[in-house]
Amino acid sequence: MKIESITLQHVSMPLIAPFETSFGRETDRQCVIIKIHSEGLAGYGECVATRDPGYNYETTGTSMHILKDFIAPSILGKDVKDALDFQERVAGIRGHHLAKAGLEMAIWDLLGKRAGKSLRQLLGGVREKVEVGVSIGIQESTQSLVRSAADFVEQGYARVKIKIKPGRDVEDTAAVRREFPSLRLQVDANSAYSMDDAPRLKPLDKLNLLLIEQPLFEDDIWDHHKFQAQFETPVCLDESILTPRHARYAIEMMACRIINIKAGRLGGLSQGVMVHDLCQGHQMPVWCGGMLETGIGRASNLALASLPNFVLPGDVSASDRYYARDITNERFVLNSDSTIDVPHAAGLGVTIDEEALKSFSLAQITL
Ligand code: OSB
Ligand code: MG
Repeated sequence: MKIESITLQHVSMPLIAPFETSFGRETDRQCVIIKIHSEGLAGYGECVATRDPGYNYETTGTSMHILKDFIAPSILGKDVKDALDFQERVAGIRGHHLAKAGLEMAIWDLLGKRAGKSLRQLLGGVREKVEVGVSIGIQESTQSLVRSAADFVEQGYARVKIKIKPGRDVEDTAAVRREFPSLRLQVDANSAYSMDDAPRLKPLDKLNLLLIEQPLFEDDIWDHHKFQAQFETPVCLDESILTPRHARYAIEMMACRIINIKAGRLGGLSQGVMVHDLCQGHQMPVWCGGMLETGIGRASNLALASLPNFVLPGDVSASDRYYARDITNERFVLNSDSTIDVPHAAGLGVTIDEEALKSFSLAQITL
């Protein structure tokens, strides 16, 4: 598959409601949309880097740079056979997983379109719809958080995740638990704590949570082992797992009991599948994380989440939870059983609303 051209588009899309985490607040979501051409077909990918380096060190700015100056030159005009061939070609570029994963997604889209197969089929997915939940950002007050959770439960979400940070943790979580005694509930700290905070977080253990996500430092595995040893609730790692090797360390160190898989953070869908397979072999459940994706990344997440060891609901909500206007013509809707259908058309299975894409564009480069 000869890569004839690559277009990078830096976009900014207004969110329906601001999204606040322990590391910041977004009202518009930025990302980089990647389009590649080969033999009369176009493939699309989404690089989930954000405007600010709050989730990890990558930003839309660094990913535009790495894609343009390093990733594109390693594949332009070359015959890229598949995702693993792509990974070999970019292996000399250290880190920058979000940038690599965006380009790899576009390769998968092209591979699927060429073969007439959906991404789900290419990856070995086994479900036609996947269980999903909603990730609720930090709200102005505990009362508004409870109201927001009630609203999503009303809409049909059977699993709710709430973001926590120091000062907004046990009380917020307990309030949601009081209102919904049997809701599948989990929390995500995005690295806001250290081991010194563990005793203060201990009451979370009494709230019947599915998991506590990434309480400690984004580059830590060992302290998470110590944290897990003090808690009955499963710890789930997100930020700390950047490679299949990190997943093996976490399993061997008993640093967590669950892993959140994001293809972006791991450097590509191919790497996400590897972590999935490794965890499956160790009876460690996984679920699909989200980065407020557009319809492009959402289609990719749904295909990935259809693999057999994705046994917990993903952070892959319906399009109307994020955007009034999306850049795909397809919009994803929540079924009454808290699932979303996995696309079945070739490749990612979505088409682009070119008008919308243009209207959100901040900058564009074609190579
Ligand atoms: O930690 O899971 C996270 C969004 C941006 C950055 C990090 C995270 C998130 C989410 C949103 O939780 C999940 C979604 O896409 O709905
Ligand atoms: Mg997370």
